[in-house]
Amino acid sequence: MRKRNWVAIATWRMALEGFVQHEAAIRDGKRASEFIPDLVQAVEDYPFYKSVGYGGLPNENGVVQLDAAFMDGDTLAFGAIAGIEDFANPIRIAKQLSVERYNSFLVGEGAMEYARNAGFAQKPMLTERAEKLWQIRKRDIVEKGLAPYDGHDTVCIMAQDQEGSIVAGTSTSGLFMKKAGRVGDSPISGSGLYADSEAGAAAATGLGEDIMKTCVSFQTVLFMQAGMTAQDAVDKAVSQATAQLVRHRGVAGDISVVCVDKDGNFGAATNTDEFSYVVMGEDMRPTVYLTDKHGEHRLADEAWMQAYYDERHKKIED
Ligand code: SD4
Repeated sequence: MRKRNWVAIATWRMALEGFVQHEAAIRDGKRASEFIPDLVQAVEDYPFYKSVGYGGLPNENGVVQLDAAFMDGDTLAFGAIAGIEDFANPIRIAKQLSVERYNSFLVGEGAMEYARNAGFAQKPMLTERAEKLWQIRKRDIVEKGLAPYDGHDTVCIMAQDQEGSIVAGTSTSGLFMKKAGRVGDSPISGSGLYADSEAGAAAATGLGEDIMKTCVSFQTVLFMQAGMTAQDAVDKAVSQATAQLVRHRGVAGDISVVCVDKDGNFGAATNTDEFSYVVMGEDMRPTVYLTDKHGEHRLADEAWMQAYYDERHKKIED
């Protein structure tokens, strides 16, 4: 069978290390259903990324609760977990659940029981650094009246592989200082992600409560299914969702979306001032781009890359 061009795209600069690490295997023809969990796991394992996996920021009780989902666009298989604690790689659990005919989305205790029985690796996910940030934020909420919620860094990764299969995955610790048990958009089909190999895939990062109100990932895929290219579809879906929220509620939270279409094009859009994304493909080494709410796209230059690195690794002063 003729191999086709392939493409992979992810939300945020933080996906870069995994792209670089797994690039050779992907070029070699590894299937997307196999390499999407690899790429997401690389972010989950990296301790300096504060909103995914190990080192993720905790909820208001100081507990790291994780959400993740996996969708295979060939079969529409969808698996997700929400509110799990102390499992190293939520994306792997979501992937395994996606093959279940029933019970493919589990939360809290039940999800953890499933993961324990299935032998998934357990690991204390709260790092010293994340705990320090939590203590500082708790203090600032009281002393400076700071809002508890911020952070906008869910990892969403999708690809069309050399056989034409389109697969997507998400993983997040959700909003910093969220209520115990709060679930965001990331594990919700059509909100945090959606994939259909006949049309394309899309996934979102931002304020989950608003993403769930607009099902922006599904809308992006519907636009691609109707014949729009990836970039046109995502531009329209993000601006439509933002306008809908403003019309109904007067305000729209942060929404950033990446997508691929069935012809191997990629797209990214945001309603924020800056959103970074990583792309690689048949003709492109892993590359970081930036976009903004005006729809400009540019390469992240070295100064930007350095500032990003420094910010993530800086010493935490309390
Ligand atoms: C959530 N969408 O739980 C996630 C948070 C997020 O980047 O994207 N952070 O609402």
